[in-house]
Amino acid sequence: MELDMEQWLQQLQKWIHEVEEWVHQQPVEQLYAAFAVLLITFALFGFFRFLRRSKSNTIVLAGLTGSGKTVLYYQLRDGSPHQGTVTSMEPNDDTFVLHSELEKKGKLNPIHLVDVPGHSRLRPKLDEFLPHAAGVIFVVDSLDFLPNCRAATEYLYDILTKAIVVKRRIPILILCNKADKVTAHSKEFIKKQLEKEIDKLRTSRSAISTADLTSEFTLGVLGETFTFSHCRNKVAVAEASGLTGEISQVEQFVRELVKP
Ligand SMILES: Nc1nc2c(ncn2[C@@H]2O[C@H](COP(=O)(O)OP(=O)(O)OP(=O)(O)O)[C@@H](O)[C@H]2O)c(=O)[nH]1
Ligand SMILES: [Mg+2]
Repeated sequence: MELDMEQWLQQLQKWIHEVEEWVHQQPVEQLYAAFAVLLITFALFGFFRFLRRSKSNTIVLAGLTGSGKTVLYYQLRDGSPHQGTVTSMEPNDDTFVLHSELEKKGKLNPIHLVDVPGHSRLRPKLDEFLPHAAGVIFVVDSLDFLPNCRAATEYLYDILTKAIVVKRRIPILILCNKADKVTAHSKEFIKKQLEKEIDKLRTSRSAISTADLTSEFTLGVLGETFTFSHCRNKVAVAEASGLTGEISQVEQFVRELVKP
């Protein structure tokens, strides 16, 4: 046994010696180069770790006034819709761990949730938050959908064609809210109507001279009927009820973008 060990040590010393000799034979430049490559590799590793950690945790709620953004905001934060239901005049903005996750053990990554009021004068606030948004939840009222379809589409179209949204490929969730009511439209129906309406809007907007165009990017594939699958960023559709707290699909979307 001891002999084995001694033999093994001798062998090791021999190898070390061989390596030393080999290193001495190499030109100095080559050694420097190897060292530099090693250093750069470590630096890159560090950089990527830093990038992963500094990933955004901002989720933005947008949508027409009355669609239920503020109720959803409270439901996600406090697990209650907070009965007061007045039109928001200021964005709600807070960083917290989802209410449904409070019982979970361990330290969870908090999310930064922003509720941008739907009133047209307050919508420009959206541009403040989009540059660091990890995702956008576009809330649609599925009860009162048809009369507001055009207005909702215009708002959604504006978001989908913003340069920052397209370039950063910000994922969008179209959330069909108020699903607790039996008269609410299904998400499939709403998705189809929105696609149809965007298709119409696209044609009418591209007919306007380019100087008047407010949108920064064009949507979809030329000559084909528009579907959300044509968008460069991921567009998903889900159902929820902020009022009754059926918000699991929203939470899933949030947690896919802001890892716990
Ligand atoms: N039935 C039902 N009603 C809801 C639901 N969510 C919101 N509401 C009602 O819709 C109305 C508007 O809700 P808010 O959350 O204030 O709407 P908002 O999107 O924040 O509106 P703005 O602040 O004006 O942009 C309120 O009367 C809510 O009670 C829901 O899931 N189901
Ligand atoms: Mg509100």
